[in-house]
Amino acid sequence: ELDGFPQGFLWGAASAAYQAEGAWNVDGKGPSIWDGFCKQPGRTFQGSNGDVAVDHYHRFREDIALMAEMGLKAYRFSVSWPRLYPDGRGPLNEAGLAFYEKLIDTLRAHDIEPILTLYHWDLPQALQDDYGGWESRRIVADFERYCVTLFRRLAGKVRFWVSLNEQNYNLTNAYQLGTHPPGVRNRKRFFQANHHAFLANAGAIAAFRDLVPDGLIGPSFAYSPAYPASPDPRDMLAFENAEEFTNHWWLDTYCLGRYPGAALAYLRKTGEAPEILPGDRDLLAQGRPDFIGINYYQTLTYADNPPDGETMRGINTTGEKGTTPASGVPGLYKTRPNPHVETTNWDWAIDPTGLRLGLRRLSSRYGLPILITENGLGEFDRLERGDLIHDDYRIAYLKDHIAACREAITDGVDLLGYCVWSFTDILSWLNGYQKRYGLVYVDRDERDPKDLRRIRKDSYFWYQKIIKDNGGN
Ligand code: BGP
Repeated sequence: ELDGFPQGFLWGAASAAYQAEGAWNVDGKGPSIWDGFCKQPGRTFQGSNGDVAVDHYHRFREDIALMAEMGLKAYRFSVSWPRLYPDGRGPLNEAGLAFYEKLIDTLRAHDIEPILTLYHWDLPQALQDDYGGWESRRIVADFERYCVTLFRRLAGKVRFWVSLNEQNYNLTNAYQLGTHPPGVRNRKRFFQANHHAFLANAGAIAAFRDLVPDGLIGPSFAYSPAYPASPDPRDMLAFENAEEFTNHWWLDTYCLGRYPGAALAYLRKTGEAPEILPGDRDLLAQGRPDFIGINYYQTLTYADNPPDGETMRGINTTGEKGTTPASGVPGLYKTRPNPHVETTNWDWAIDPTGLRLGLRRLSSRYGLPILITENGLGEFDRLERGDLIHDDYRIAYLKDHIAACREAITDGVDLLGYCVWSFTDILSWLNGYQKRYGLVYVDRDERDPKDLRRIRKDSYFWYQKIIKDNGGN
């Protein structure tokens, strides 16, 4: 029975509002923190932004027709908070909600299960300006109000919900590296903003229990399982530190309702621990999810890092292989290339075995079902004559990762589904439009920027067959 993908397995693909929709100021939408940030000089690769993106807002019917033709079982998308609440709160903009109602109805009409993400980083700019966004506790109530609107209006139509997307990756970039809005570099502020995000996540899940009793909800975590660089006890300690600070810090809090003890004790010593008020622990305990969503791209390998060692550094955003600097927290850990695995042009380790062992670690530690909310390969693709894209490298990547999923299921992991990132090519936050993930190519013809023609890649036809054979069971 555990011999392969179960019946009803969710073969999906994923996207996010800012990266796909475009229509950034249409039908009453307010600005998000990304609308402004991308237009600041030097923030993104070649100044790319999501003003038009791939115009999914206007072309969703065409995109869903391609999904239906492929046989896709599930489509993960995110709702843009400032489409519904242009000022973050106050009166609902019905036109914004109407877009998602149409999108969901169209998916359902084609038997595609919608997987709705409540927050994929596009915070209303007004809330950043009013009270500093995630740095204020006031965001907990505003986020809950926004979520409750969606729960009330869409409860009967959407069964799978993702609360926060990659709180760990997004807030680390936003408050430690300064590479996502609001562009802060301060660890104390980081841990405090992150604490508020946990409270908001738990508050939304608590409200969900009453309003969507038949639904399932969980966060999507950017999961990079850690490896030690060597069996040297100092590297082993660095590896444990990395697991604790880069994985358990979030996953324990989501699933067990408390921060991991050793990490919290360490931060109390350094003065970086978040302020935890009476009542916070009770709220966190109400936030236990129904499943863990993971976005899996790579494993990371860690070595000892002395107190005067490497500091946190940003990612390679150009696609020039071998340009990612070592990054770490002095006294705790630093990253090291793993000599045993190949990497992408953006230096991400290609490691399907890491997916299998990561799924096992999570399943054993938390005992929850898992939904792979993202997995895929970002690469330069070439459009060849006759509208062909021979992305055999992407097919190889997906094939090996799907094989790892099958093995993890055999190992006893309760896996609900697998979403390829992404369905069409879309904007990569910091890497522009040249880093492509899609099963469907989007032609960005410089002579005709509004063209955005959709073209099926080889991987589209390959995934179509995988779905038809339920993963090749
Ligand atoms: C995750 C995000 C996605 C997506 C993906 C690919 O971190 O949830 O939104 O962008 O990674 O990353 P990138 O575009 O940086 O290559």
